[in-house]
Formats: sequence, structure tokens, C-alpha cells
Amino acid sequence: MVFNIKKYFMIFSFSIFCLLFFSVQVDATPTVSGVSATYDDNLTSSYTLGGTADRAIIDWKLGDSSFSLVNLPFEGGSNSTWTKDYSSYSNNATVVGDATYGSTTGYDGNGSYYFDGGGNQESVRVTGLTIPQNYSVSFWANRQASSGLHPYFSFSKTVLLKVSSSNIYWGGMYLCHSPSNSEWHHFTLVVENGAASQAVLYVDGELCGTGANYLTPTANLYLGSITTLVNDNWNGYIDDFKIFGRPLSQEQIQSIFQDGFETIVSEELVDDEEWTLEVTPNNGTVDGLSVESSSVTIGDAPTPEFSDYAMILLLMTTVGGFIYFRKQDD
Ligand SMILES: [Ca+2]
Ligand SMILES: [Ca+2]
Repeated sequence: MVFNIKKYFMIFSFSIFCLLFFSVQVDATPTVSGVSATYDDNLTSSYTLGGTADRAIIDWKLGDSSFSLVNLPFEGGSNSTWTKDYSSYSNNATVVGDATYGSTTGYDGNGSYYFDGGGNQESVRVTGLTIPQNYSVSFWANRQASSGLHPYFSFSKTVLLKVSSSNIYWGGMYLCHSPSNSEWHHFTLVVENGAASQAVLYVDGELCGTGANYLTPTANLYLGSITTLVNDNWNGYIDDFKIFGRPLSQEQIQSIFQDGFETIVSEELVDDEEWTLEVTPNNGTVDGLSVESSSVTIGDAPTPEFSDYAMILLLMTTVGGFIYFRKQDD
């Protein structure tokens, strides 16, 4: 019997193909719903997960680019050295030191990073960012210890959001008392230059404090550490870190706190903008293929039709007539 190497190679190749193709079917069919031609609707995601997918990673696009400059949900595929940015800017993060990835330790039972606050320095880093003058930073944090000065994130040694035993500071400016330890809280810092020139912190969707100082971010972002300093590392969990290149409305902040990234509220929408939803299905281990919805154009504010004007005229005539006859009776 002749050993047919070509035949066995083909069988081997086909087996590998089947293994890869059928072992991970992580599908989604996203569409956008809740959108009509009026100006005051929210954009709401709608999609169906298939295969083994049990979660969807959402990225909204405004025109050709993502609404978020950084979109780090820390889901499956994250590891001890790397985590993926799902924005169109590909700001993938490197994980340095002993920051630990957990696939079920996140605020929603999904993935997050844990920082032990001591020993080796640790951070999740994004380099080469371009942050505009007005921006917002949104993330979840679960602090485990009250001792020490812990940075949620920093752009430099002085441009950072940090928490002491019980107070939160933006740079050197006190913002508000920190929420309780050992439970998840959602934080959004809104920074504005120009006339407003302020930093506003929302915790769990509610205003926590306002600071007058404005600090210009640098190109490098460090989660859980003050740049490259060994001490003062974050002690606890951080999840779902996003940066937006605009001051978010409180309505959008509350929507992210309550529903994740499923909705863009009407306060963020402007006439004639084109929005698209991108959904990446994930099963806690790997991503499926990302799928884009068809785009939605935000409609103009409705103008009153002729019948509306006629109704208003009729109403005014009736009321006017009623007042006239009442005066005649007097
Ligand atoms: Ca997560
Ligand atoms: Ca450490």
C-alpha cells in the first residue's frame, strides 16, 4: 500500500478548517431601531446574538468614525498583556505589571482588570492618543481599600483623577467625596475648556462635584497608575473604559450608567448626522465577526403642516369669540 501524503494532507487541512469554522460560531445580526425622521428620538440598538455569543460589544459610528475615541470593554480576548479598543481609532491598550484580567470580574459579570495596589507597578496603557480640548471619560470602578492615594487614570503626573481615603480629586482640585468601597460605581468626568473651563464628575449618573481647573491631557493614558511611578497604584477593579471627544450630556451619562452603550440619547444628535451601529458578538473567550447596521440619518425638526396652522387659527378664533361674548354679557 502506497502512503498517499497528498490525500492525508488534504484530510488534515479539511479537519483543521472544520475545527476552526464550527468550533466558534459567534454571530450577530445588528440593526438600528427606535429611529424615525423626527429630531427628538433616541438612537437605540437592536440585534440578535447567534451561536455561542452571550454578549455584544457596541460601538456607535458618527459618519465614518467612532463616537468614542477609546472603547475598552475588557471582554474576551483580553489578557495579561493586551486588550482591544473597539473604536475605529484602534487605540489598543498594553497591560503592564501584574494587572490581572478576569473574564467574570466585571461590573456586569463580564471581563475587567484587577489592580492589587502594591508590589510591582501595574497599568493598562494607551499611547499616541489625540484628545481634544473638550472631552469625557467614562468607566466603572470597584475600589477595594481606603488607604493610600489611588489613581483611577492619569495622562501625566498632574493630569489625573485620583481618590484619597475618602475624597476624589481632578489634578489638585477636590471634586467630591468618593462612593463606598467594595462595590461597583460608574464614573464620568466631563472636561471643558473655553468659557466653561471646568471639570465635572458624575457618579452613578448623578452630579458628584465640579472643579474649576482645566488640565490638558497628554497623548498617553494610564489606567490604575500615575504614569510610571511605582507607588500609588489603584487597588481594585476597573471596567468598560471609554473616552469621548465631546462633553457628554447628563442624559447620555445616565444612559451609559443604566443601559451600557445601547443608546445614543437625542441630546447628542444633530440634524443630518449619519449614525451607524457596529456590534461585535463575543462569548467570553473570543469575538465573532463585527457587523454594521445600515446607517441612519437624523431628521430635521418637524415643521407644522397647514392643518396645524388651521387648527391654531380655529382655536384662537373660538377663544377670542368666547371672550368677546362674555364681555357683551357684562
Ligand atoms: Ca467588561
Ligand atoms: Ca502590583
